[in-house]
Amino acid sequence: MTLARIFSACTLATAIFASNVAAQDSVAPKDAKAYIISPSDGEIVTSPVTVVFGLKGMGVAPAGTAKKMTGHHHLIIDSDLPPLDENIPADENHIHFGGGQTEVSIDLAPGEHTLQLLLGDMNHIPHNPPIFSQKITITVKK
Ligand SMILES: [Cu+2]
Repeated sequence: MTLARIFSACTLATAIFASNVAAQDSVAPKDAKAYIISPSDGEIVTSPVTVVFGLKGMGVAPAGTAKKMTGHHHLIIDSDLPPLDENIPADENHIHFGGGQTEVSIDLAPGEHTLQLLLGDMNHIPHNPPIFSQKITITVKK
């Protein structure tokens, strides 16, 4: 390999690395944890349901806040996790708490529902590694 080729290979590698970094989500510590404090898995509740969000090893900050090791909660209702490398959808199954809220009261129809938390960065994209809670199932009484 000529020196020029080595140089261009390095430049290419650097460019790919740089674009990966640019496209990459905010970094989260490996031991960070999101969890639902209340209700508990399997709990039978009445609507409206107060859901309390827990976060360990990171801080909660409103959406748009450029501060490392922070994010805001998203509550996923009756759905699986969305793709973890893009914007978290905003619809009735994916509720954003861009104000930095740590609890919510939600109206849920009678029956079984699943709840899961997913932390998003200032741009509503999950961190790397993604921080999400266990998915819990609750039953809303009639
Ligand atoms: Cu969001």
